[in-house]
Amino acid sequence: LKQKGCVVWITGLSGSGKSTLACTLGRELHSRRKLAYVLDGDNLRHGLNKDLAFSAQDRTENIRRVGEVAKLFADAGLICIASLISPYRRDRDSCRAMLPDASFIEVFLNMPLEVCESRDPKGLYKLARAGKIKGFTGIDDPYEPPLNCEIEIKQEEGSCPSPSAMAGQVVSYLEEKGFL
Ligand code: GGZ
Repeated sequence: LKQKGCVVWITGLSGSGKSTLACTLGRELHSRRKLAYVLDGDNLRHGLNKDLAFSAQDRTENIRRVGEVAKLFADAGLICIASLISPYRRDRDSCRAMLPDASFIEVFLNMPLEVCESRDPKGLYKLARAGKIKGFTGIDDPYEPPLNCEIEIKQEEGSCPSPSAMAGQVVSYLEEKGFL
């Protein structure tokens, strides 16, 4: 019997914790003996999408390709976890439109820019502020927050949720909707 596939699409700024959430969620699902696979924007840019940069057009193509791959995984019955900045609402909505109703689950990792920038794990915000990277999301390139996402993860009383708390929020939703 095939498991019911879906796409968990995690959107948010660089440094908001998308990859951490994706990886924690993937491990949690595996421990529940569910087939899950992570498509991470930054990783895919070394392979499938290595011809793409960060212009609006290239980001759109990046999201489109990952959406198509995610759809294949969901078709095969997997829970596909995609973590990309995916800054444009229209691009995320196109991915949603590729999938059967209710099987595209948009997760907005809503962390303030100041928090993301203070983490700056790769020093990219610093370079962007110095003008050494142009068109960096949140600094001199847009991020359009979702208007109707299925799940929003944000700070509670000024503190960021732990990776397992974030993953727990998604797991509860998947249970509620019958994907687990
Ligand atoms: C945003 C950039 C940029 C620019 C390099 N803007 O935090 P990271 O480093 O590890 O992840 C970011 C990654 C973004 O790739 P995505 O495929 O998720 O982006 S999108 O959905 O917008 O296509 C960041 C790094 O690449 N990076 N330059 N200018 N992020």
